[in-house]
Amino acid sequence: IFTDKETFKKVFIEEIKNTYNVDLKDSSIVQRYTILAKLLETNLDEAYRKTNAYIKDNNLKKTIYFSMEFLMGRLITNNLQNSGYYDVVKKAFQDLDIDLNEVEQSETDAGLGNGGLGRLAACFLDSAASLSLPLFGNSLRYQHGFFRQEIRNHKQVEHLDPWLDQPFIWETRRDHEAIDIPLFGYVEHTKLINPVWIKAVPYDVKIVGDQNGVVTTLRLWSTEPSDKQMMQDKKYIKMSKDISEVLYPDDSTENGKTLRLMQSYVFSAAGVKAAILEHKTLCRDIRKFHEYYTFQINDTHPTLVIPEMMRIFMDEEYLGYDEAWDITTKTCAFTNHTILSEALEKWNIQIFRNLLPRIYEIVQEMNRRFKRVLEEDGRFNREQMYFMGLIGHHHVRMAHICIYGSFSVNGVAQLHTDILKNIEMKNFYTLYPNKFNNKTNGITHRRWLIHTNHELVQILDEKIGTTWRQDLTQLERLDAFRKDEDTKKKIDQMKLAKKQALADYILKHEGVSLDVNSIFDIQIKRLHEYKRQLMNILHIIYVYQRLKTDPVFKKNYYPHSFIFGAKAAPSYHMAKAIIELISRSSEIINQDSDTNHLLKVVFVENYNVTYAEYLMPAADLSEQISTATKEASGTGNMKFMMNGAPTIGTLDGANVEIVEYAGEENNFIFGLTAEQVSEIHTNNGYKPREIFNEDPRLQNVFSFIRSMHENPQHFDYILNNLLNSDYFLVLKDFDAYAHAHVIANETYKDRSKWLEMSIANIAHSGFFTSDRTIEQYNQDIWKLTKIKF
Ligand code: DL6
Repeated sequence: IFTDKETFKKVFIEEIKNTYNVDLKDSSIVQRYTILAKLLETNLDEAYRKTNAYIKDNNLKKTIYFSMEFLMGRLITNNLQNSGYYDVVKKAFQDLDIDLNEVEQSETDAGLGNGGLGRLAACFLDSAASLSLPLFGNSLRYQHGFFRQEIRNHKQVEHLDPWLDQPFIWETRRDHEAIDIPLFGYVEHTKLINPVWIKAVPYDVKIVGDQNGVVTTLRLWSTEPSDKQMMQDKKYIKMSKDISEVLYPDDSTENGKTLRLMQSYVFSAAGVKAAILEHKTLCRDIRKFHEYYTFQINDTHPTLVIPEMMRIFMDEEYLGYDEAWDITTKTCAFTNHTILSEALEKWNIQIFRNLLPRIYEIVQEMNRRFKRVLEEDGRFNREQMYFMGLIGHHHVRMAHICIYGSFSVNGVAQLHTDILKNIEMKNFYTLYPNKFNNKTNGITHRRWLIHTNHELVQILDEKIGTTWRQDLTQLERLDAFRKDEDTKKKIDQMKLAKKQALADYILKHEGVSLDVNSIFDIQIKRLHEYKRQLMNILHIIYVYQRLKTDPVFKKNYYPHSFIFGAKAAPSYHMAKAIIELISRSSEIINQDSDTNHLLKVVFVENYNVTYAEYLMPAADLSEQISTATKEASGTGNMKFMMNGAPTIGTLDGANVEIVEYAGEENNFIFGLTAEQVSEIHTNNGYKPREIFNEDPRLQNVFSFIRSMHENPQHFDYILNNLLNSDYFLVLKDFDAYAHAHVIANETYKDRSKWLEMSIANIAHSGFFTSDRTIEQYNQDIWKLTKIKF
């Protein structure tokens, strides 16, 4: 439709007129956004067609990335930049007196994910397309993504995410590729009798590679009543729509659990079926399926891909079990994202068998054969074999199915993989040492540096040339400029500009004004006890009290703005209580005119990808303070690093590698190591109350918290937990954390030194691009051939 500025202007004006019957000058921002997005989307059609034709004509193998979450955020900027049309549109809009930035901002975030796992999947799509790899996403098209958070009276209130209130321009519904999925029913001689049929309809979202002409697909399945279903009563119609209604529906009831399992099955089964249909349409031998597809199972939510493949191969393609198993295990690869036992999915047998009777039979058979493997191996005792089972304790254990049914099992940072191998999945590692491998996470530098930090891009271009965009390891060349005054000055100016942009955004959205000359100390991530936002706020309260009572401390204290952003799972009471604690204390602290020129705290409402795009480049200090061993990797840590913020953090997850690259001297590392944490947890002798009794700082902080609310016991849920259990070792690490802050405070005063640290972090962040991660997945696991036009 357009390639240059003048044609774009012409079609844009025409389309506004034809669609809305208004002249450009009278059109609204949303109308302008809609037309821009539609024009761009259509402009991508040819590249999309060419990509698919190339893959087909050259018989290329594909990876299907099965993930319950894809946290895409806005696509407009990404698509404009990657397609190479950003400048054309920007200049055209300048001529037409339209602010492109304002238009971009009217797109709603596609929030089909809740945190790191979903955002990682989105980064992977961008990297794979940009590296010309035929990788395709597969997930559900939730009518409502992750909830919209409101902080009302200091408490989190959840609202349905309204992302589809605005038409989602980037998707195309493909009715003719809909797939009917059977649920419930009963089995007679492997046949499912009397199932309930659900129709899964694919919506394809274009994923634009970085100026390489490649456009791949994220396929999102939406569920509807099926024409195959005879009885179309109200209950059935509701159920069929409910499946893709909301991301992570409440699973506190049996119905809720069944709904979640339905979601897992539907998107897995639809993705598997679509691939097998494609394979057969192309007249390929079903026995060679694994030569054309790898299914990457992102965490355990898509586990059912494995028994579903077995079902189709055996029941529909009439292969024997062994042959079906051989193909399945050569196709599937599994990524583990957590060692938190409560996050390792398991499903009650009753629920599982009732919803998926044939799949359950297959899992039982898999389990029987797996037990035989263990017995024949001879290295495991009865108890070990029981705990390794695919079924046990009345539950189906999804992670075990994944490990057994995949040819590759990877962790997401070196430390995490080592813990999987040596502790959490030790017996599986003993059994299958060659399956286990590490793929340290990464982030797409196109979104998290090029799109969000134009100021830094300019500095990099000026100092090290422009080729770093294609090979981020070249950022290392910036290291030579660590002591260069001009570079330092420019990095300083960049930070100030990004802090100003964030401060403006926060003022507009939260009504809190921040001093841009203060240290912006930021912790943004899901709210979880292991991430220890609680330790952060306890320390802030301690600082506040000290500012009020210790003039020397006050004199030495560099002004700080502590910024939090976090959503708590709706049923996670402790996490919600911590949000309330942060919010209430920030109100008291911000109102205190004695100290508020030195200390401010802000909890930003509804933290999401768009908010992150303001927060990441503006940080002076990145808070990565999880209890060592608990954060599998983290990816926010990488975004901060790439934008020049040193980390104050523990040696956990990918922090370990960040420090290896950027140098411990350029970060503020503190606290218990993974070994120490494991020892404390094994010995079971930790007594947090003893630490509390000996530390007046903690006693004062607790008294303050008790005085914050008219009911002194209001926060006892948190405080008693700290005193009596403190599983995540907040009190144990408090002193080390406070000390690390003292050092950071002192270091910041030497601005020149701080800027050198900042440059070191940027210069060594190249390893953390998801381009590197994806190349590694491809070399070791997928072995895809690149698309070359
Ligand atoms: O691998 C992406 C991301 C990691 O960076 C985080 O450390 C990890 O917590 C997260 N895992 C999950 C899975 N469930 N839990 N908990 O979100 O994955």
